[in-house]
Amino acid sequence: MAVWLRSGVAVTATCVLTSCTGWQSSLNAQAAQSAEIKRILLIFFAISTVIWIGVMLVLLFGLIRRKAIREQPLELHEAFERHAGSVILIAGIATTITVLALSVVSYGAQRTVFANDPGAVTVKVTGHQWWWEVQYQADSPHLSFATANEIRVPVGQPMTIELESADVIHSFWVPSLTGKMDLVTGQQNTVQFTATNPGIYRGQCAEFCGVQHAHMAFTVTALAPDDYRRWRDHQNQSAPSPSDPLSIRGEQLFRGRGCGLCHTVRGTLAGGQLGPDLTHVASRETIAAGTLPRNTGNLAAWIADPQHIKPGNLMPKMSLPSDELIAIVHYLEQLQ
Ligand code: HEC
Ligand SMILES: [Cu+2]
Repeated sequence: MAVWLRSGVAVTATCVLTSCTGWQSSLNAQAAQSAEIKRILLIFFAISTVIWIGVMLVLLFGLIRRKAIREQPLELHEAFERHAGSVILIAGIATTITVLALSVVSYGAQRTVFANDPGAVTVKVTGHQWWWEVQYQADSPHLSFATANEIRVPVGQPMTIELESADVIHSFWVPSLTGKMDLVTGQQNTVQFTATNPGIYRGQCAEFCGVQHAHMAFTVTALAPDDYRRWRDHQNQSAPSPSDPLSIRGEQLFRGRGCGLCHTVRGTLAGGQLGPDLTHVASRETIAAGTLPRNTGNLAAWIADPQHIKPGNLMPKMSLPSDELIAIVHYLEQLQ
């Protein structure tokens, strides 16, 4: 196959296939905010397409009707100049009107996208190289808890996400729910969205933040209000105490090997803040910011050598003997 044909097929296939992945797509709008963004995206796309086709037709017309080169190219034809002048004037006015109209559409959308609904539930998301700290804050402290890389929200409830960074600039982006917003150290930005349908929506850091930027994903799961409340009450509890000998040893090793200096397990002495809260790590779908599905094998592989899976990430390789690794993984798997 000729090279151009092959690359043509590859590009077309990419365009067609990427539109299949609906859980991270502005075209699969699942909130009032993303629906508004999708609306203006389509308006801009339609108008730009019409203008592009118009320009191409005029260009084609000019090429077909090209006159022979004049003998005196510098000589002015008054009638022609006047005609050309008015065409340019009309095109200029039309361009100004189009740009103004699109600006109005764009500003109009901000009322929905940046709406500040008072009844919103607040979640604080802090960007870290290269994972997302998620803190649910409530008026009563017994309803405040932390998790990582997975946000759950009740359907139909306006959510306010307060964004801050612990290090460099990151960007919070869940295309199916809302637009991008930066996370900046010492400055609090917010986004708001109201999920309209239950489902899992994928988000991704959208601002280059270092070597593992591409492995800084997260999910927003929209749940029916009852399911959400059940999840929240469960997350709110401290970790269950280890019951069998292997997980008791795992818990001791978790602290003895220094894991607790970076990780919190609520209800135990482990209270580190540098890494994700692991109180309910076994209830998460993925580990390492969406990099691996959470299962026994991946947990063991991660703890054995996190630098192999996510080179440069801030959890060091600790070279544990395999019996200790097994005990720690067994303990973590009890943290439902
Ligand atoms: C120097 C701090 C540090 C130490 C010590 C440390 N970790 Fe981590 N850990 C991290 C950081 C940072 C991450 C997040 C990495 C990422 O996703 O980029 C992490 C991620 C994890 C995760 C994945 C959690 C998730 O939800 O994604 C697990 C499980 C974990 N660590 C277990 C352990 C265990 C077990 C030990 C002890 C053997 C340990 N860690 C020691 C900093 C540390
Ligand atoms: Cu990033």
